[in-house]
Amino acid sequence: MVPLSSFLHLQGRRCGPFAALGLGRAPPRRPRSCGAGRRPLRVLVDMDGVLADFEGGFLKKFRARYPDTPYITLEDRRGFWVSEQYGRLRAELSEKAISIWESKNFFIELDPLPGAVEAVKQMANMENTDVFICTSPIKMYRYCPYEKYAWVEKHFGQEFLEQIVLTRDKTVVSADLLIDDRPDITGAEPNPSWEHILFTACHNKHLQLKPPSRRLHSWTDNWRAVLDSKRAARSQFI
Ligand code: UMP
Ligand code: MG
Repeated sequence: MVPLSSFLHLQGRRCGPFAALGLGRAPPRRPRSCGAGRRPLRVLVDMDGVLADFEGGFLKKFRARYPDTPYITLEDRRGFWVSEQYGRLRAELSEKAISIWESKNFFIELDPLPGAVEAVKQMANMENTDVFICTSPIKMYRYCPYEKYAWVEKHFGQEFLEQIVLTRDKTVVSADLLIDDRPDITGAEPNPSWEHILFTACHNKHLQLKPPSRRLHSWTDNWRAVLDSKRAARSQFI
């Protein structure tokens, strides 16, 4: 028989960035305020192209593996799909591009984008704020999902593993904000709960956004103002 006291540690766990801790885990590092009965602001932060330098890591490894093959500079990148742009350059380059991110150690060896780790750690420590890393794995699953977890542990620490959402459909995840470099985020849910903040990347920087869509240009841009504006907008609906 399990004593009731075994479950008492679960009380008061409904807010803060470490709210998703499972049974048997240490409690959150510090108590979090949820405000006047309202849940914390929930922010989804994408990984590839927002936290991890997918494009830079890809180009470096593509050029190393295929030194005599044409490539696309980061300046000339257009469109989310690297494989499509390489395929337009030469048909066989699409498969060569895919072979790079399907290789062992591709995802774990990606460098963090400038300021990303520090910004997200600060965001996760803000009052009334839950941060999740929301990332789509490739379908060739031998290395990618494992390495994404390992990357988060390496750069954010073990406790942040609780904050990972691996999904190929971000529309079904509920949140206030999604910071993501992919311009077209669609899926099963036609009206996602989050506002998409387009994170500027080499492949999307030329796109003109239609208002009220907004961008975060980099991690030196004012991400706090984006969160503050969302908090203010939410408070109007109390
Ligand atoms: N990806 C492809 N093909 C491409 C470019 C990227 O499959 O041409 C994959 C790599 C990442 C995923 O796993 O897409 C991007 O995930 P998000 O950043 O959208 O979560
Ligand atoms: Mg991305």
